[in-house]
Amino acid sequence: MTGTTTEQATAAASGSAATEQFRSKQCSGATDVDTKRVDSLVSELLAAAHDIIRRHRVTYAEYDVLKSWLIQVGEDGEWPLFLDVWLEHVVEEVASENREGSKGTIEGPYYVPDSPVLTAEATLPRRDDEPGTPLLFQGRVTSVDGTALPAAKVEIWHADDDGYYSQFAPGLPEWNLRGTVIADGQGNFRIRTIEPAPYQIPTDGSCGRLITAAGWHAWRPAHLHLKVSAPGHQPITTQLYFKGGSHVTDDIASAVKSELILDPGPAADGNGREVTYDFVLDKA
Ligand code: MBD
Ligand code: FE
Repeated sequence: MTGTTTEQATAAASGSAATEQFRSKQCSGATDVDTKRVDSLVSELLAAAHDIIRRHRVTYAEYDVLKSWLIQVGEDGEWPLFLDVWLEHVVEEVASENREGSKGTIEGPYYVPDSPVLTAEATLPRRDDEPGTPLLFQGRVTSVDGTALPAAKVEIWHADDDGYYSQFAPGLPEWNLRGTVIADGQGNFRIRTIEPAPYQIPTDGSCGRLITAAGWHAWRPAHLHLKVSAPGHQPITTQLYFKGGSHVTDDIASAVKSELILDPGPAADGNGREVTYDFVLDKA
């Protein structure tokens, strides 16, 4: 550990923060989904479970393990983590089927709206002694027809050099490594930050217990999260990864796409690395 975090990060603390964050983004209740659709979706989900129970001859002992695990996921606040790691990628796949511009991928549980607004030439909020390799992330936002999108909004958030997200781990400044960058008149942005570390699903909570019990690994590759938006265009939620990084080919959250892998070179100023990535937005 190179950071200044003193209090121990726990699954239950990051889980309850993620649960609170999700609640505050005004989720729609079941009443907003058509009755017939709820009927067919839930019926098919249950039928799939019944089929698995029969085919695998699931025992009462196993049923009780499942029951206590499900109860614990809620107590740990880990439903957002569980759903975003193991289901969201398919929802995103369906949602983005007809998109022509840049690829998107899952949002995950750690987005916080209204991060500090920064100009096109930006340095993300960070500690004076922020550990990590400096990274210059620059690019341009255009429409699918090639026109620049002046004043496009580039929201960025990412883990620190220990793999922790501000507001979801103790001891970090509120907006550490989070910002809302407003592109310039030509849609260009230049963001100075540090390279994030790979992210490990908390090992001390229910999701960690599942991973251990199933003999899986708990890792996501290092990634930058982004939401890019501009008037008259569909906003995009995406992530960018780093070529050759650990777990780029076996992300636990299945959220890597080849188009989203960056290959940074040495920075022109000799300080860390730099990379250019352009965003193309579909029209609304
Ligand atoms: C993350 O950082 C993340 O991006 C996802 C999708 C799930 C868990 C942690
Ligand atoms: Fe993440």
